[in-house]
Amino acid sequence: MQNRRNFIRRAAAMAAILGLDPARLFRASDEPQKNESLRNDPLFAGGHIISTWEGGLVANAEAWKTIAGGGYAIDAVEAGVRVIEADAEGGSVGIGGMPDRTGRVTLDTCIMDHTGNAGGVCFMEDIVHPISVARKVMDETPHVLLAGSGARDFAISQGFQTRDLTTPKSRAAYEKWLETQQYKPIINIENHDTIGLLAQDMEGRLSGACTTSGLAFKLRGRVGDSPIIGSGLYVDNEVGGATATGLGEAVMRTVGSFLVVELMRGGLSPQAACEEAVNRIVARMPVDQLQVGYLAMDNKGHAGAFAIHPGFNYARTLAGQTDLIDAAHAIE
Ligand code: SD4
Repeated sequence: MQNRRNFIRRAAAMAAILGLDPARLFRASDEPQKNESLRNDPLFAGGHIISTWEGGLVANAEAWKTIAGGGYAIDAVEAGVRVIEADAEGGSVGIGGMPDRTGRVTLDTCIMDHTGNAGGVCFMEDIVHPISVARKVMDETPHVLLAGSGARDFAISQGFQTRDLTTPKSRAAYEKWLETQQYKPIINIENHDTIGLLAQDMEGRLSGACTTSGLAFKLRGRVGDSPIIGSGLYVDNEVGGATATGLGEAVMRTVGSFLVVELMRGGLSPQAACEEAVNRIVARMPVDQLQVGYLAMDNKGHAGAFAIHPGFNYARTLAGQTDLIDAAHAIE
């Protein structure tokens, strides 16, 4: 540990002498990954996007513009989820996101690229596009996750504007919730609040993004799975990527997205891996009031999705054609 600390200190000092950005020293290579065996695989099509829920349709359409233009998957995933963050009507992350039990909107977000670089923000307020702040954490700092007022201050230092993220609709929902103050973290198609989006570009580079305002009326300070690399999102270009939606606590307890990717590494298809990860939750905790959905793709153009209960769906774009697909589920 000490050796590593000394190494980092020495490397940072060296970077300063050479006039380099020290943040860049601690990251994996920025070179596009050229995976020749993948590109020679007859199944590899390139240009594949999947994202959670029906809102994914518009997110995929935006992400596809980057992919179709020959751009990087990391730019596509950021552009795609920004559409959802900016949608005030969606009741989703960003403007109009559901507040916590004190009436304030707090945001959980992360992003990961084809080289294993990652960035995230959690418990952050007042910024419309947390995904772009997460991208800045990844690109401009040696860190992976910034929280709360520190994340907000960092965003401001990077030129992001602040604004009140509540809307008349979200304030009305909060006022109504105050009448009973019941905390029922049931998540389904009517009240979901997250977008997880995975994309593979034409060069075979995989990236992912996950962004949310988390559970409606959550305890102040609660952070879910969505900004946690390995829980709400994980990408490994050698294997594939996965993202989660639903009750973050169940995902975090099983490190869900990392689990799905590791299961794929072990040979399972994206579908079988999502099923196994859901089954782990079902085996370990009471699930009658608990929804979790996983969505995954491998690096050869296959996708899979599975949820505990009915109602989870996802948007899939392959070679420019988009479909909305109902996920299979464990319990009727
Ligand atoms: C969370 N996983 O904060 C998120 C919520 C979610 O659809 O996915 N909603 O626990």
